Amino acid sequence: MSLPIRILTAVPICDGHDSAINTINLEFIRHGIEVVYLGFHRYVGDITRAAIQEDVAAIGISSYNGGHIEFFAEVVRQLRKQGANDIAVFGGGGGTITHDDAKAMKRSGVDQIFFAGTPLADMVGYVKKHYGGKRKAVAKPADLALARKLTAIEESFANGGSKRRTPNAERNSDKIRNPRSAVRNGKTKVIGFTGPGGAGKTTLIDELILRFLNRDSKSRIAILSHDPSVIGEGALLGDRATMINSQDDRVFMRSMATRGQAGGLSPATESCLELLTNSDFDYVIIETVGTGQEALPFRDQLVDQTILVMNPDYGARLQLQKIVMLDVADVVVVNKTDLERAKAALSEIEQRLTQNKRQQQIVATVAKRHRDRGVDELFELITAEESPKRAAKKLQRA
Ligand code: B12
Ligand SMILES: Nc1nc2c(ncn2[C@@H]2O[C@H](COP(=O)(O)OP(=O)(O)OP(=O)(O)O)[C@@H](O)[C@H]2O)c(=O)[nH]1
Ligand SMILES: [Mg+2]
Repeated sequence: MSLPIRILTAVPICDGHDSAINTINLEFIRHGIEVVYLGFHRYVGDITRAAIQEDVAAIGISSYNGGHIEFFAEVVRQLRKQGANDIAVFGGGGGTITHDDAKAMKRSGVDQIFFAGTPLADMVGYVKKHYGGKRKAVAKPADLALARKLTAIEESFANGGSKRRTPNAERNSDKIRNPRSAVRNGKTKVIGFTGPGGAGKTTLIDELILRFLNRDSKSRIAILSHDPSVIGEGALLGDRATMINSQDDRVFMRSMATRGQAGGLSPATESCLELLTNSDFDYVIIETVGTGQEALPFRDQLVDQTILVMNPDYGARLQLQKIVMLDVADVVVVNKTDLERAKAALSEIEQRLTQNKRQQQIVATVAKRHRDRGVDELFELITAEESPKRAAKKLQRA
């Protein structure tokens, strides 16, 4: 089976006209297309960076605010400048984009504009006809090449590959080592975030990224973010829409669909992690899908540190006994401590962890608040054990 067609959708500015992009995203997903949704108020640079890292076939832009001739043209120009000439740009804006505008936009390299009244099925048909072809491998620039290698890995799994049989992946990534050995060799620190749906994992990661970026001017961080999907079907990969600080050239983010695998990760995660840990990142962060009570997504020391993000609304004490991740997580974050039940939740979780008799840390955060002291504390816990690569660099400089 081949990979689902993968596109990125975004809205430059949103003045309230968001129903079109939501309708179109859903229609694409229903027809087996994987949609990485970037959300709205996005700059051209954010859109092209995301499209390159996510290795999409096309960018779909919904624009109802005017300025579309210039905006679409700039997206095309930036893609070309970055060597991603084969990523197409298409979109619509209902009655706000005229036929004359569309002609001018096509002259600047825009692939297709859909007008008010176009049946949704026509747009799905267009995407399937034009954006389903094979992508060519590229050597440069680095992020584009890395993105294509990740696609090759996902493709080998879609074709029934397994960890041992990933021909494309192995051919494309010069010397892939087992991620665990890479971790043991101490090149890159891998941190795994898991927890129930909506607990605030992405918001928290985005706040941590801000702290990573402010700490020095060089280190690079990769994020592998998972959202659920059924094998052979479409998916909404929406974590990027929550990210603000992670829209940065020093952050390489890749959204992955689980493609039918239960437990929080994708069949291709381990091999993708292998590649990333060998790709000069100081930290690699993995976010699982929203998980249930039985989930143990990071088996076999796949990561160096596991962070379980909890919502104070987990139910009663009894529910805590059932959450197996509470036995193994290195750090348990009780997020949303601005909510009413937070105090009780903190005390109940603390007691639950005491029973484990392990050195587990508990941190209270409000991830949606900037400069939250709990997030600072979590950042300290993550970086207390220096990334081995940073430590080596420091030694070299000394
Ligand atoms: C619904 C609507 C609203 C709703 C939006 C609800 C929401 N949550 O999105 C509300 C009532 C909020 C609204 C408000 C306004 N609206 Co209004 N609105 C519309 C309307 C009637 C339909 C837009 C829509 O979502 N249609 C459903 C989508 C699916 O269909 P579509 O728009 O026809 O798009 C097609 C293609 O373009 C394509 N497409 C669209 N996006 C994308 C993206 C991709 C990736 C792809 C592949 C295809 C694609 O898909 C559709 C296929 O049929 C249009 C009229 C029109 N014909 O465009 C006016 C319209 C867009 N609105 C307009 C205006 C002026 C406003 C207001 C400023 C009105 C006011 N004075 O307050 C406010 C601004 C918002 C605000 N700040 O409050 C004008 C814009 C004029 C312009 N800029 O040139 C329009 C064109 C109406 C008009 N003729 O005057 N609006
Ligand atoms: N009240 C409150 N809301 C928060 C906090 N942190 C995040 N949220 C909100 O919770 C919602 C879900 O946040 P996400 O970061 O997307 O959660 P997630 O765990 O990544 O969700 P999935 O990836 O879908 O499992 C968003 O609306 C956030 O704004 C917090 O500290 N307090
Ligand atoms: Mg998330």
